[in-house]
Amino acid sequence: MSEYQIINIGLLATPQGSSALSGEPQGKIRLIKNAAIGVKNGKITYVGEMEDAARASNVIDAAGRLVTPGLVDAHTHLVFGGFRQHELGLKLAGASYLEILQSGGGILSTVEATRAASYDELYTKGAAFLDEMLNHGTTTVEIKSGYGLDLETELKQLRVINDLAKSYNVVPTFLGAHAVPTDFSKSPDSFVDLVVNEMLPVVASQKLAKYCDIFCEKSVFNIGQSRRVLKAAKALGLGVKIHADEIVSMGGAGLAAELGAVSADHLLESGDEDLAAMAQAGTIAVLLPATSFYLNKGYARARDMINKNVPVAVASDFNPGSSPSYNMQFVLNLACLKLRLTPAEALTAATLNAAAAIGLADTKGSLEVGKDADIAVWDCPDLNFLFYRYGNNQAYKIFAQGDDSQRSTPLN
Ligand code: IZC
Ligand code: ZN
Repeated sequence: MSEYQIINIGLLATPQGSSALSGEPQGKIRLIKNAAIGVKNGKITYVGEMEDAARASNVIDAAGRLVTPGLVDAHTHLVFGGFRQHELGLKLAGASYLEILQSGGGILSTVEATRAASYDELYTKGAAFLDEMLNHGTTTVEIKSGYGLDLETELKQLRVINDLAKSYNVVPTFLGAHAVPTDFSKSPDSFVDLVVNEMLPVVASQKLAKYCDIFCEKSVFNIGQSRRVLKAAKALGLGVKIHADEIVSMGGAGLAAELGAVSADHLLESGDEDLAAMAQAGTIAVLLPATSFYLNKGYARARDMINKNVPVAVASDFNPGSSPSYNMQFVLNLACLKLRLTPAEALTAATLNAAAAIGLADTKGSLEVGKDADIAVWDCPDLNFLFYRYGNNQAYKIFAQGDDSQRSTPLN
């Protein structure tokens, strides 16, 4: 069906605009009762009250349900070999995330499994995750490499991500500097040399990534190494992002502002000055509360960020180590309950601001005429309901660029 109308929408809720919202405007969303949306050729042609809509021959009846933009997951590591369920016992016995990594496990065990996996295995597994994510209301996903840590495997992972982007709304990010591989453990700077001199030029010339990211963290990559990698990426025309101040305050948020990064992600330990610099630079805070949940950590200071005019987005951080869930509905529960965002602020965080954090706010992240028809119909009578229930899948019908037929497992 290339042209249709979704009618009898009980409540339509959407942020508006084509750039990230911060401060009070982050919580100012458009609410329309008894609404309709028109769709033609994958684009939105009408958003408004149903009684004002033109008559259509193809209609889909939302029967009073809640409709929002499709959710945007702006930070995942979803192409990986294996899983890491064996770490659960270590975690329960008291080992921390960084201790597991330092003992040669963690990211490094996923690197081993990803090097051993074939292109086809990685593609099939990634596509299955993306189908399940669609079924849970997520219509756009950023995916990072970073489980190769050698040129050949980073390229294999990036090819999988770029091929997934042919069938799903996917944005590829190069995260070659995700950890120091075992064979470089005595000379981490020479691994940074490899990323800068050998990996980045190939990734940029083959146009395999839109962004470059780095894990700036104690005993992973320091601020100097992070500045070097991200500056080299910028010089090659890539946008930049950073895993900043997750476990130890390193100044990563300040570096993001200094370099004009599109986003700084995690930010549990970021200081006030660095947050002010982010607000000044327009760098988006991508907060990952499902990771705080799984690692039993505190939560980022989202209310301070909103008060300081830092645009706040949320994402799943889906990966086999620190966030083994891709469920953005759960992320929204945590965004309200733990980050203390209002439902309206949280909706903006998971739609328009998340789209801006991956450079797509002009086409995605809100329900407005001319934007892509990425639409989530929820089995919810109002907005609070979506954030209040948890653990069950509340998605009723999900459209990605107007199409509700891509997924292999049908909804409801
Ligand atoms: O596999 O542990 N934090 N990178 C930084 C991750 C989590 C992914 C992983
Ligand atoms: Zn991450």
